[in-house]
Amino acid sequence: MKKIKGLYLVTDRDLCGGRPLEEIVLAAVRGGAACVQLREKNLPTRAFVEEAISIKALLTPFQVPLIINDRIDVALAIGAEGVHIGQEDMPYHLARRILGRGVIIGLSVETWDDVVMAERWDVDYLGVSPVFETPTKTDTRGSWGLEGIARIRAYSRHPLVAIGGLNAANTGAAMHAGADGIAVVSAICAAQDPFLASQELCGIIDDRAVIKD
Ligand code: TZP
Ligand code: MG
Repeated sequence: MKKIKGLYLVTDRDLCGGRPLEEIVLAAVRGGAACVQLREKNLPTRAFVEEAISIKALLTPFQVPLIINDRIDVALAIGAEGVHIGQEDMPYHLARRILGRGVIIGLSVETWDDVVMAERWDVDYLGVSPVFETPTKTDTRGSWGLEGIARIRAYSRHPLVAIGGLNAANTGAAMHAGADGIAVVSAICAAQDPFLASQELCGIIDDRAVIKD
C-alpha cells in the first residue's frame, strides 16, 4: 500500500472563505501536504462524487492519495485510495470487507475503548480525535491532549494521525508526543496563504511523519 507521510489536509469548504476547494487543495499539496481527505457533511451524493472526481484528478499527478470521509460508496465509485471512518460510521470489519486490502482505512479513536478495540483490526492509521478542542468539530467526546497521544503511542501498534486544534504552534509538540502524521482543517483551509501554511507545517513535521505500509 502507498506510504502516506507528513501533513494530512482535511477539507472544509465552509472554511475556505469563498475560495474554490480545488485552489486550497492544490496550494496545500504544492506546499507539501502528502494526503488529502475530502470531508463533505452536507453535499448531496451527486455533488460529492463530482467533487471527488475533480480532486482526484488534481491529486493524481502529485501521487497524493485521496481519502474520502465517511462515504465508502463514494470512495469505491471514484476509485479513491482510502476512506476515513469514525465510530458511528460503517464498522471497520465491514468496511474492510467491502473495500478489500488495497484500500487505506483510517479510523477515528475518541475513547480508550476505541483504541483497545482497534488493536484487533488492521486499520492503516488511527485518527487521534481530537487532540485539542476545536471549533471546527464540536461533537467530540473530550480531547486527548498531548499526553493522550503519548499514551496511545505507548499502547497501539498503529500509525497515529493527530487531529484537532493543530497548528504551527503545537505541531512539533504533537509529533514529539508520538504522532506519525498531523491532520489539519482550519490551519490550511482558513489560512490567508494555504501554500505557505502547508509549507510551514511540513517544515515542522519534517520527515518523521511516515505512515508505514
Ligand atoms: N476530527 C476531529 S477534530 C476535527 C475533525 C475532522 C476537526 C479539526 O479541525 P481543525 O480546524 O484542524 O482544528
Ligand atoms: Mg465519520
